[in-house]
Amino acid sequence: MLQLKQKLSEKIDQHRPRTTRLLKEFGEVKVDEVKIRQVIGGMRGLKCLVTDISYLDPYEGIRYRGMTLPEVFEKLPKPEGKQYPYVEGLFYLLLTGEIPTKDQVLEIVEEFKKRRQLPQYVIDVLRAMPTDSHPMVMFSTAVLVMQRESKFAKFYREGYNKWTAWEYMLEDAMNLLPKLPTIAAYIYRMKYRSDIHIPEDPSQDFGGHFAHMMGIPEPFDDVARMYFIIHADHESGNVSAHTGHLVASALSDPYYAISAMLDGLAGPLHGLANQEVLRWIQGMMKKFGDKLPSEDDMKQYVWDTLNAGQVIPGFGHAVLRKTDPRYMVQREFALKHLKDDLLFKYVDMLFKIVPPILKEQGKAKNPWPNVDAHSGTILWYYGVREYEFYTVMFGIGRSIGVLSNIIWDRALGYPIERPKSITTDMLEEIAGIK
Ligand code: CMX
Repeated sequence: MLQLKQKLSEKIDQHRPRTTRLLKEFGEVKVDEVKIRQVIGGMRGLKCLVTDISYLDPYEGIRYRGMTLPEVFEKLPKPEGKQYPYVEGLFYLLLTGEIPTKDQVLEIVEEFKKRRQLPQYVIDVLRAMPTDSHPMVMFSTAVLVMQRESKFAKFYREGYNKWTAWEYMLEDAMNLLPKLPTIAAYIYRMKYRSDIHIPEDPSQDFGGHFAHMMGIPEPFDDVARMYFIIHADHESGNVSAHTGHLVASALSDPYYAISAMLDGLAGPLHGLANQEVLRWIQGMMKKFGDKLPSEDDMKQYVWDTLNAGQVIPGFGHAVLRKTDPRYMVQREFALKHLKDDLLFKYVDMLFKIVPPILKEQGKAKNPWPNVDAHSGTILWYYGVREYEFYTVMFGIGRSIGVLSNIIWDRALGYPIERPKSITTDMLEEIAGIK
């Protein structure tokens, strides 16, 4: 048995009595109250989901299993000579809550290597799709078409046991996760690199494999590790994580759940924002003749965007109320590797100029940049210039968190999700105006 599975099994055994006790003895204790603005307003702020994988503090940003991103980067084992840790180690951490030893990580690295090749039918399906399909459509389709491989679905058909179901979810996750970089790179090279594909290098870990299959040299392997780790999880209520959890709650297997969560991630207010950021900044660069504008000119451009009724992409957040630490991680990388790049200089200037303008406008609750304000810049610098691909990379990262969550969902026996809806008439009655 993998050390990961052994450890996870111990953790699950320790955790189950906590959930059982809360339900049995404290089931009627009130957690929150629901206001009309939350019922109409996308359930914003409502405490009605539980996850132990990550927690998003509005002022501090994301913590994975209690650790800030700098702590995660410092503590997880790294490949020899690399700046960022093994992505496989993050999977171990998110699942078990413990920092793995290098040996524990390398076991997963080796296991993933055995499972990352694509079945031919996945390639055939991708090749049969219209060539102008969005890469997120291709990515989601490739995941969905592999549903026939699901061990969880087979287990359900052949006699389901609620308490061992997580083992089959883990098995599916172990099969699906390592294939995601392979699928993504295949889509990339098929669509944008003359359909010329690169043979696998068996020495590569998760991040290195992605960079290699994309055909981009070092330090893009480290960019991939950093990028996948910072995008992995953002607690449970965001569209992608929540969709994954919701779909899996119907006992749909991880292939269904991941395909569905990718569809939510593809929305312009969520994962597609990184594409929008670059489109917007490059529009600005074109206007200013590929030179850095004066502060006043940039301010005017930002106001023009707002006055046209548009949002400033990459700024604001539904939960965060300060600069996203995922933005800061990327900024640190950029300051080290691409500080003279013009695009980065624009991003740097926007960091200074946009927040006071959003404050002055007074609408956005959070005027600070989020993760998406930066990510396209680094990818562009290393030659990934097809914006529509950026969300695919976000999707690889987010899958690590969603898979960890839905494995735990089954481990703790969470039920099918089914909130109650009411009509506008009923809301008006509750408000006392009818
Ligand atoms: N530019 C201009 N206006 C903004 C804004 C921005 N960046 N962010 C929020 N606002 C506006 C909202 O559109 C809203 O206006 P209306 O009242 O006219 O509808 C008002 O401020 C209040 O919104 P909010 O409560 O601060 O933000 P929400 O929780 O509703 O939305 C988000 C959050 C991220 C969708 C929003 O800030 C936004 O659209 N940002 C730009 C897109 C973006 O960067 N998305 C990526 C988010 C990260 C991720 O999930 O991947």
